[in-house]
Amino acid sequence: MGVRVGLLGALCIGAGCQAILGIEDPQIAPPGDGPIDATPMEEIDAAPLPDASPFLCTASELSGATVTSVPFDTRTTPAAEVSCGVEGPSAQFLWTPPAGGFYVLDTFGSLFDTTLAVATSCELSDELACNNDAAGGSQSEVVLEVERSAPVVVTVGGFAGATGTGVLNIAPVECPDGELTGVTFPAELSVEGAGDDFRAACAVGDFNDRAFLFRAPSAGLYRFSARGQFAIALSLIEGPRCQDEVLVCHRDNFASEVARHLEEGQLVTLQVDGTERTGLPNFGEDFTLNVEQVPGMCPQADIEANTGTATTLTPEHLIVPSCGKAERTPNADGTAVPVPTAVFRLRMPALDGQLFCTARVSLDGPPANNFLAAAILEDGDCSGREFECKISEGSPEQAAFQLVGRGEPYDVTLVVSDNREDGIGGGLLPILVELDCSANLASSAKPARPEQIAPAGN
Ligand SMILES: [Ca+2]
Ligand SMILES: [Ca+2]
Ligand SMILES: [Ca+2]
Repeated sequence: MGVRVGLLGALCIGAGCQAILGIEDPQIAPPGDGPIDATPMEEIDAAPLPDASPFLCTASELSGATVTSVPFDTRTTPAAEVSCGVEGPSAQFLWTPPAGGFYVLDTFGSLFDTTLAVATSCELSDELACNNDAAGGSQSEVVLEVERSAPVVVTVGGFAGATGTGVLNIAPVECPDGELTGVTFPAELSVEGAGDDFRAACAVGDFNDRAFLFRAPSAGLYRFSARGQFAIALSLIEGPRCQDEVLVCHRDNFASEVARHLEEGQLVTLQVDGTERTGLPNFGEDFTLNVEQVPGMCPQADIEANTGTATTLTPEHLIVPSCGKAERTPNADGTAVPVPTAVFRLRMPALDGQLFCTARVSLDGPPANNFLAAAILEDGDCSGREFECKISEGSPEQAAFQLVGRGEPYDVTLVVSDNREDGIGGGLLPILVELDCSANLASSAKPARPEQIAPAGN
């Protein structure tokens, strides 16, 4: 009997086993659903540990080297508890950061399905970050900010009780290498001698670059703009690492600009990279960087399914689509002014994934020529990454996007800007914005009778 239960226990992984094994709530977190997603963005509680002796766990001390790779074997180690896996055999290390800043800790190269947690003590309640699976594999990775000489406990274990041999790697984040906290804007900066360390997402060619960490001091819409002696690709990245997800990248011959809503304390990385200049050579490596909080509502209006709104692009300058320009030169004196923009929240209804709505921005007037730039951003609050960017065309002139169903309602942000080369002819562009679900919302709402579900031709 005992053998059978034990065998079942070894084979049974997942929530469905609770009933089979008669155990309550085994606390198995689904892969990727641990607190890791939020944790790297949070400030750590940097209260120093009283001293090393209160550690009740079996943490062995790591060297104070900046870069470390240490092998471990959990086949005979005691159990420890972490938030992103079950309590199981784990190796624990006491690591005292030799310098403050952001570090990457990972188990890449380990030979079993690991979990990795970092805490200020051996107590689960003092956990700072925990990750089960990273980078599409079963190994684990955590990025967090630590204080110099404030020790942390690193716990490496196995998901769902897995054990084996592995390696714990610790290395400082090297990109970004600067921080924008305390900088007075606009700031005069340069990429001269800064090295060509990356190619920003929208950069063309190999040019010197710099990357900066920015912490939003309060919630709001932030605009980052750069104007240089060289054409600049400006990339805004969600997180404290250059390798994290790109929200948007904008490049222009003269003025590049990105903007997003950030939460208080949110960390983003801003890359400033040289890129090929259309029609002109770059003539220097200096640039002016500006970061400002933009007043006003973002988004400015909601668009529901099967409704539209006629409006104008306002002089209020909020977010520029990556395929549009940030400013134009309307005056004889050459003064550049920001392009007019408009920002909408599109409210997608619940549709299954085979169905879609069309978001359409049209020039509400005679066809012109590429007068509008438009882009769709993930989420409806001006915070998400850009999915797609288009310049208007055709007759009637428009930019259209397909938004596919996700089975439940969701929001996206639509940003529109004036894409005219200059302001000649002037005036604010009248536009029509629509979320057209007419073809699909009607069929989706019908009672699900078998003869209507069967696809035509089957
Ligand atoms: Ca894992
Ligand atoms: Ca570069
Ligand atoms: Ca560089």
